[in-house]
Amino acid sequence: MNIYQFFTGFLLFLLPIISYSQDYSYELRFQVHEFDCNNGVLLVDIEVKSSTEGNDFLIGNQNYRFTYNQMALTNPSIKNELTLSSVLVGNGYTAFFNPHNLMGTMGNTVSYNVQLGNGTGYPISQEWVAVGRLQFEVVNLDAPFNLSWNTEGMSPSTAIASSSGSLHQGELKGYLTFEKRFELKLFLEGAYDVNTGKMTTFLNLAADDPLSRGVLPGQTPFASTTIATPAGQPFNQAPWDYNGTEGMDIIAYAPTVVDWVYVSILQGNPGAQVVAWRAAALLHSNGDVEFFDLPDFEQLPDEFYIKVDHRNHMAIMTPSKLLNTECNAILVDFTKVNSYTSGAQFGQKPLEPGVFAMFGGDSDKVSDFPFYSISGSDKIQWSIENGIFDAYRSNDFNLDGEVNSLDKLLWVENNGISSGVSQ
Ligand SMILES: [Ca+2]
Ligand SMILES: [Ca+2]
Repeated sequence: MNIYQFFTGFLLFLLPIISYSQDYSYELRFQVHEFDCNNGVLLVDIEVKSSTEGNDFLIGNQNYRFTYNQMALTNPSIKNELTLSSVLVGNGYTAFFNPHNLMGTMGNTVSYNVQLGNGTGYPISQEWVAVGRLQFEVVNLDAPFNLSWNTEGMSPSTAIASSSGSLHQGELKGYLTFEKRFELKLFLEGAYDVNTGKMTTFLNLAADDPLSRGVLPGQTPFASTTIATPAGQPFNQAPWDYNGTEGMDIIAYAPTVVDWVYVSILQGNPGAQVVAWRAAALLHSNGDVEFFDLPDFEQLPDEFYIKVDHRNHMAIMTPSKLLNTECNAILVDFTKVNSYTSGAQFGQKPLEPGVFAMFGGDSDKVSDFPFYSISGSDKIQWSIENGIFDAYRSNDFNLDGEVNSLDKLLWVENNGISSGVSQ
């Protein structure tokens, strides 16, 4: 043996020894990837795994046959190929899969085909592997969609790897379910930072930021001499008199929380509205509003406005009514377009091109009847609290934990503004 042969033999010895049992059985399942209710599109993933512990196998050709209820779904197509696509090379295996196709699909039976063009196949363990993603059009929410694997008869689902193996059935039956969504986005002028496009979080507590005060309700303040703000949402006073328990058991705020907002769903036309639902919620620095609970959409009116209040910014409302659709989703971005206006009255303030925020400087709401406004009565309130620092105060218009001339500057800018939104 020359030196070359010696090293070749040595290197071969070091190669990992990988073996895949070919005496396999497998399981299949459907996973709902996304249900876009508004556009009537359902995306479903097909997944496969080995069903026996320690019994990995190399998967080759696959034919996933399943049926679906044409009363609920229609027009299946391949949206994406997932893990089992293209060329896959790893330790001890190579797999060249041809493009997936639905050849042989007829009526309510889908035939999803994955063909191994070359190579050993792809190792399937007890971890689920996503084969591909199918798209359906949703034609009827009231019908069960009943995706069900063919496991018997002339054309069962097959996954080829070796000569033996049993088929395990997987099925998913039922109605399309989808999570409720209530997504609001808004900015407060006083906290908005044009350099970051986000709001500051000085009222919150950050261990590495000495400017953070820790005066949000229920927090332990940054400075030991500061008196903590009592826990609980801050809208338990006039004009809201809201007695919700949000925040009573808050232990720690997320570091992105800016302040609290008060959100109402209003039924009826402006000037004659009744509250259909209301809640206190957390406002994050990127404008997202975090709710503790979502409304029961079945209890909401067919159409409604969304109104948002803040302790010292002028309340806003959606420019028009929203429809309560069967999709159970309310999605409102107040930062992109102006909010409700009426005549010469204002909605929001454009802070930079394409960015709107609630007007700051409205600390006295009680005397703003019926319409919210920024006026001399707000300045009187500011004068009373001017000089108070390390505190959660209504006249801290820029939300930095201190009532001073910076807050008055904001009021001066907005003095005389009145809202189209009433109490
Ligand atoms: Ca006011
Ligand atoms: Ca301030």
